[in-house]
This record gives sequence, structure tokens and C-alpha cells, in this order.
Amino acid sequence: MSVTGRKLTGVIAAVVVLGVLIGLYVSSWATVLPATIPGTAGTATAAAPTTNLTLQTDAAVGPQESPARPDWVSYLVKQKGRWLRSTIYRVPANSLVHVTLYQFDGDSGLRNAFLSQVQGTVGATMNVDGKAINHIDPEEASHTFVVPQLGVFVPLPGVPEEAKNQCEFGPCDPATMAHRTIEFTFRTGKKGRYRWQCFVPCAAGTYFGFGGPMQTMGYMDGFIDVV
Ligand SMILES: [Cu+2]
Repeated sequence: MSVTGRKLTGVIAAVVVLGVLIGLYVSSWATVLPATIPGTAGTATAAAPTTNLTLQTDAAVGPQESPARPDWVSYLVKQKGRWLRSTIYRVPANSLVHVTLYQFDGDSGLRNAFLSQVQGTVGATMNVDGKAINHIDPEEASHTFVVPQLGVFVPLPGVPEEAKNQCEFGPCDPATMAHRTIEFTFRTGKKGRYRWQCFVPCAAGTYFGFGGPMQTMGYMDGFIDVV
């Protein structure tokens, strides 16, 4: 084989190896999914059976739930008294889902003010710290809980900067740390997998705030498995 031929073979081999490595990286990134967490049975109403979901949002998820990315912003879900980092929830079809969400993060503001309106929840309303409201100030938004296919849009107001006992990293404790409590109920329809996500550019230090935890499954977006 000529020198050129050998060089060419070497380059082709290197390109193939690199391609395989990139493929493996992308497939592992795309398939490492958090565990599916079932909602817990709530009190059924006359309208439909009810499932409860208890969530929190943290400015930094902390080393316990994300050893590789402890400083990423994240949602956590409560299961059997413990906070876990998962954004995949299982709830029954044609039922009501009652969400209690403890918001520990400060505000980043919404880029699209339209999303500061509560939509698609029962009564088109949410409860913030015990008060029923149907919108927030767009600048006040810390995160959103949005299920586009179900038309559910819930903006989450942030914790004021001057609040005492701010949570540094998750899991945060609603009994002792500054937070907002947001409650709302939405109706599921037919069976299927529904994407949900945050729309606030909350990923500090990333491009336009939409990188890292905003585009990695298990932090600021996930699925609702309606079964
Ligand atoms: Cu967010």
C-alpha cells in the first residue's frame, strides 16, 4: 500500500471511530430517563377520581439528586415522603390531577408574557399561598408547568430576593425554607404520553438561559404518562 493509501485508511478509521463514539454519546444522553413516578390517590370528587402530585422547584438541585450536575435548576417530585429527581409522572386517564408545588427558586421572568396567564386548569385558576389567582406579573415568573397538548399553562411566581431562609440546594424543606406554595388541578384525557416543560429561560449560565437543564430530560421538562 502506498503512503497516501495508508494515510487515507488511517483517516477513515479515525473518522469511523469518532462517529461511533458520538453516536454512543448521543444515544446514552437521549435514553437515560429518570424513573416514572406514579401519583398518589387523592380524594375522589363527584367529577372524577383525583390523583395528587407533589413537586418542588429548586434553584440548584444539589449533589444528592444530581451528583454530576448539583448546580442545575430542577424540579423534584415527592414519593413516599422522599424527594426524588424525576420529571416523568404516571396518572390515570380521564381523571383530575391535583398538583401541590413548592417553589423555592427566585424569579427569572418570562420572555413571552402570554404564558403568565393561567390556562387549562380547573376553573382556569391556581392557588398561590392560599389565594386564587388567574395570572402573575410576567417578570415574577420563576418557572412554568406547561403541558401543551392538554392546554395546561401554569406560571410559577418566584421567591422574593429579600426572603429569609432561602434554600441553597435541593431537596429543599417546605417546613423551614422560603417558598411559594402553588396548587392547581387539571383534567387528563385519553391515554398517552404527554410532554410537559418549563418555558422560563431559567438555566443560568447557558445560552439565552435555555441550555443545560432546560434541554436535558429530568430537570425542567418531562412526561406525563396518562394510563
Ligand atoms: Cu424553569
